[in-house]
Amino acid sequence: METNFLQILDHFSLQETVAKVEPFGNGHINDTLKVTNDKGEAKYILQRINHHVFTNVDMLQNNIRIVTSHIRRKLEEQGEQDIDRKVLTFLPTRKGQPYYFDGENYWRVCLFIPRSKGYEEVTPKLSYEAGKAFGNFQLMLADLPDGKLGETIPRFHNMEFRLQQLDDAVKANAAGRLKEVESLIKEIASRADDMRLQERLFREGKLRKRVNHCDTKVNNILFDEDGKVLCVIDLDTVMPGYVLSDIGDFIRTAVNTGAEDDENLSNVGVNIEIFKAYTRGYMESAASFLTPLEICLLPYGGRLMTYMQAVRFLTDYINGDTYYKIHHPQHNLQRTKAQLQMLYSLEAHAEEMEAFMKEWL
Ligand code: ADP
Ligand code: GN1
Ligand code: MG
Repeated sequence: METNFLQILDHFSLQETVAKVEPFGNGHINDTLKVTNDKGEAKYILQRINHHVFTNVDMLQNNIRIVTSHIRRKLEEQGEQDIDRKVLTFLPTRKGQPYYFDGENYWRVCLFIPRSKGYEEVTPKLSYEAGKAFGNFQLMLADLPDGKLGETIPRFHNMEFRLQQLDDAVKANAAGRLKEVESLIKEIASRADDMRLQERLFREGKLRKRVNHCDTKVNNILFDEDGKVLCVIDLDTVMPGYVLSDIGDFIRTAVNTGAEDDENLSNVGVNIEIFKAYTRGYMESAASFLTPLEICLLPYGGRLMTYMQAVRFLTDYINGDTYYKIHHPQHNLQRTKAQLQMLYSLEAHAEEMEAFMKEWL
């Protein structure tokens, strides 16, 4: 049945007359829609929350409320102008609820940030700005008391857990696809011990948890007309975890010369200038709270998050595509191969990246 977006929007107290609702962005999990008023101005973002992925919608929206109000307070203290373009503002329903449940789906609305621009690819200059912004995002949330934010997806970036899920998928072979992915599974298995490092260090008391964004793809930042960062968005996965998530996912996405799912593997590789620019920006914000061990591990974070994404895409492929939205039947397989290709390229650049970190050690 076709969704009646106007009826859904009617449950929120909106100031504008809605003229158009259209799909926006290219997320793999939620459905995102742009809402335009009768003057043709984008005014709101409407999202259907994927509640099969985010099973505790109350926790999810509570986290987002804590994060956005904390950041808003910090921006006010810093005397920041234009705050409404620098932090997301979610609108309650007419009944004062943070989301609307229509009996089947969960919906939320936030203000569309005017004159903002998102990118799928960045220049070194934009990469530097993004690094500063994601580092600053972590810095602003660093003083949230432990236990304040829930894990909206339990063990989301836990590599041991992700490898366990792959193992379970292999055992079940639900979609009968195991034969065609044997060589990929071997590639993954040969690196598994190395990639469980953060969990080991945590158990040894050498690594602590911090509040991370956990989805630092370049398209989760909005820039203004002059290439300055306005706002970090897509806050569903902000939760406590290991710090490498937030440098890692940016390296995985923005440092890649190809696409996350590139069909042509020769497009995939490392753009070292993007890495350097991001790291410089990130360290400007994050050097004050990172430990020397964490700083040393930042390039490893890129390899880890790329590996983790390969594991997650492959698991979904073996399970028969139950998690990520796909655009064709081989999509998760194609994504897995592109992520592994990126991993090989990151491995080839590891020494150069590690040498670059010396400046901060
Ligand atoms: P997802 O990636 O889960 O689909 P996002 O929250 O990242 O959802 O939104 C998708 C895209 O929509 C973003 O990459 C961004 O370009 C745009 N977008 C999201 N929220 C806003 C906003 N408040 N103002 C302007 N653009 C937005
Ligand atoms: C998903 O919603 P989106 O597309 O930003 C996923 C991320 C993955 C990403 C891969 C909740 O993010 O963890 O890194 O796809 N989000 C969730 O592109 O699983
Ligand atoms: Mg997004």
